[in-house]
Amino acid sequence: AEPAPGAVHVPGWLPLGRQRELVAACREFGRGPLAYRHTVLPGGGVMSVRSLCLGRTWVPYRYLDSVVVELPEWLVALGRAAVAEAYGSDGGFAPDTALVNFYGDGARMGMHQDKEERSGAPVVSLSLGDRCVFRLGNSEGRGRPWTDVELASGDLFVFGRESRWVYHGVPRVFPGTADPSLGLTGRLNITLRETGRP
Ligand code: MD3
Ligand code: FE
Repeated sequence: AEPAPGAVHVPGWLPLGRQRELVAACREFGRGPLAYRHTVLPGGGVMSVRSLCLGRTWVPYRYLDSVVVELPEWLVALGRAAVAEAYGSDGGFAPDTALVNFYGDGARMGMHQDKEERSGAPVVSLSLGDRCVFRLGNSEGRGRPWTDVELASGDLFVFGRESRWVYHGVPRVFPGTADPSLGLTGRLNITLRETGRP
């Protein structure tokens, strides 16, 4: 489905076995030198989501780990396959960073724009665990019009072209809706991006 131009939603793209492997990988990422942390925003607000960043960390206030853990090649390949699935070709997508967000009890993400990247390349989003409401807004501001889309474990979303700079957020996660075999309480979201930074 294409809820907005350039925003392609592929429900159930990842088979359950692959979802389990990704959940295990996300757990491992947090066991190494990196940890899932609450981001403190420039205004002093603390995000309810906990995040970890692999590869290049480029946003001054977000993803601010001093440790750099290389982005695994298999994740780069998965990102390419995702863009090819959405657009029919990977367009040379070369992600250099992965942001992993963990939504525990009551976590949400307010409407925002991802404008730190210096690249017009698409953003690939993979959802794991609990279902959520993803709000796809417009490029003008945080307000309406927006489209609410439910995202479930295994769903792929690619945001590129006209949708690359739209406001978006996650107003709600539905606790306990993940497949029990995932062994995940909460929701994980992996985004693959090109920072466009040196
Ligand atoms: C649309 N994360 O980390 S992923 C974020 O589910 C973020 O954790 C949400 O928004 C999450 O910045 C949504 C989907 C997403 C990511 C980047 C986008 C949608 C986007 C960039 C432009 C447009
Ligand atoms: Fe975002």
